[in-house]
Amino acid sequence: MSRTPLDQIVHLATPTDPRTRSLRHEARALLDLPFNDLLFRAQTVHRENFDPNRIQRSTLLSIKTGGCPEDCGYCPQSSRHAAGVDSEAMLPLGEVVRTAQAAKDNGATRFCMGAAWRGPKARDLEPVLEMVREVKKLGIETCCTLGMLKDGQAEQLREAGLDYYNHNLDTAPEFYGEVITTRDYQDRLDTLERVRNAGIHVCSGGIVGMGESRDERAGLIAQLASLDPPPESVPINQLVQVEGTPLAGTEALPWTEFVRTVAVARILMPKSHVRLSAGRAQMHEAVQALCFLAGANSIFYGEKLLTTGNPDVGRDDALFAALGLSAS
Ligand code: SAM
Ligand code: DTB
Ligand code: SF4
Repeated sequence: MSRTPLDQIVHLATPTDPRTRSLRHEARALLDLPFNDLLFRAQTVHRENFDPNRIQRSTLLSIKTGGCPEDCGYCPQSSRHAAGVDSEAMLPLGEVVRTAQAAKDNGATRFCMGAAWRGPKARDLEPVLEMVREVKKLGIETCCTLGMLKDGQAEQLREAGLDYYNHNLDTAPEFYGEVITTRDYQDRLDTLERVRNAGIHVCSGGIVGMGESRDERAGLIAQLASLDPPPESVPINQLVQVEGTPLAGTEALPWTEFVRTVAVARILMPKSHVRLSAGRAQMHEAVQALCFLAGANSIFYGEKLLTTGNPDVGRDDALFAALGLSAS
């Protein structure tokens, strides 16, 4: 498949507008800098905006696993791929609340509930609203990632006490069609707008290592940075290659490119929390340390992401101690 030329993505309001284009040039120029120059700039921006030794921690829980009708090429939960994680029923409220309490006791400050849906149906949303209400009562921030939202659903989530909604742009507009065909880029931008208009904090980022070019990584960061304001939380995921998904077998991205992407996200979104997200279980701790130097100041904490593994809490605690990092 070949990339969609940028100027042919006519249905999108933002990718070709002058501000996004200029951000994209800036992102590309930053990605091209010598590694040490880029990291110095990123750490300087980071220190102007944050305590460089504090890292926010979020814990994930898959509240509805598998059987998803979408075709996202990276995802083990799509029913269209051979990986096809079995479809499970929604978790009972009590189990969700117990897991959230344990996450809080371990030191997480945010609890993110994920569902393998294209988007929630009205009858799906009710039990999720109850989960949000109950988790919020524990005194931990709440986050959901449920797919595309329809009119009114973001307001319902906000009323239930939702603090953040995660919905990723995933990649640059012109590479997007290589990865997902069942929803388009504008659908994602529309959901982000609904989230923001409802007064919920936006969590949006992407995945690197899916076979995209450096220019397309610049395109993703520019697209995120051109949101007004940029997302409060920006997860940068490294593709977790799962056997049976279309993207399994993609040539691994050099670790330097991953760190560079984090650094450019930090520079172009200086006030956002940049999260070193999926992929840490496959990443050397020295590379993770460089990501923190490059301005990442958030992680997923806990042994599991949604369906794949994440470093043990004990290992993360030891890494934090070795680096003199503390939780925020
Ligand atoms: N189904 C909802 C949706 O896609 O909007 C919410 C859950 S979905 C699993 C959340 C995000 O996880 C995706 O947008 C993608 O960025 C990330 N993700 C999924 N599988 C991944 C993988 N194998 N490696 C890295 N990130 C992944
Ligand atoms: C995000 O950007 N990464 C998280 C969260 N948001 C929902 C999900 C990563 C999923 C990795 C593959 C899995 O565990 O299924
Ligand atoms: Fe479904 Fe979300 Fe996975 Fe896409 S990323 S297949 S929408 S669970």
